[in-house]
Amino acid sequence: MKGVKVLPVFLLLAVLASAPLTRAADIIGTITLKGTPPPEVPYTPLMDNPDCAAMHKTTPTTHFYVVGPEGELADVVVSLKGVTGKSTGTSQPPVLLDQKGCLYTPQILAIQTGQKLVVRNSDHCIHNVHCTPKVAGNEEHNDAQMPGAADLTYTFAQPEMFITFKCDVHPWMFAWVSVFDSPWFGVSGTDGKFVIKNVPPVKYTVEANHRKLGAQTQDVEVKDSDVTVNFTFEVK
Ligand SMILES: [Cu+2]
Repeated sequence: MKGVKVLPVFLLLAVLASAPLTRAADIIGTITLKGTPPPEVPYTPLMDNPDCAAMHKTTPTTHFYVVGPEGELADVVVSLKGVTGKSTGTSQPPVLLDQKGCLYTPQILAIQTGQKLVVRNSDHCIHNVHCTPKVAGNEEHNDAQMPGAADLTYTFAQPEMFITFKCDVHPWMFAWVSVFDSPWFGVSGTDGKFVIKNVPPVKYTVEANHRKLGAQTQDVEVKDSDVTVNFTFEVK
């Protein structure tokens, strides 16, 4: 019967008409570095340690400025300033911080409050994982990790930028873990690009933070389509 077929269409239209325009959108962008960064520092002491040197053909260096041929800047942590209380960290998969060749990898990473950070020793020597958060509510940890030992798992309760992870056995080993109280952050890749996915439509201040070059902000309004926000950092 015709009437029976038509009715669901009207119902569907009614549902669509009453749905609010709340489609989440992505904030995307590219980070560019202008100018020539200072030279990276060779990890000379690493090569003086036979256990660590065995894992490198040439002396590795710091990676403070990871820059592509067109100035694409990696390792910039981009987030929504002041957005808190929105963490989905406890239901997200863990994030891995590995120790390989007597270096932390990656050296810049970001997680949510309550999200598990798994620290692994992939080396044949002992490491000592020592994190030193500054924000109250985030715990310091200082744990020896033998070769082949089980992964260590840490969580942080409070948002904090660039929590330092070091190794008390190998004083050149560092990583910096940023913690956010929401899922809306990203870290730029070697192509300089970042993406913050599924942001609800509202006005935000987007903050781009490079550990050596500091922070920049831009205000954006997210509606129902993706928003592009590019940042340019400069070394003088
Ligand atoms: Cu170590």
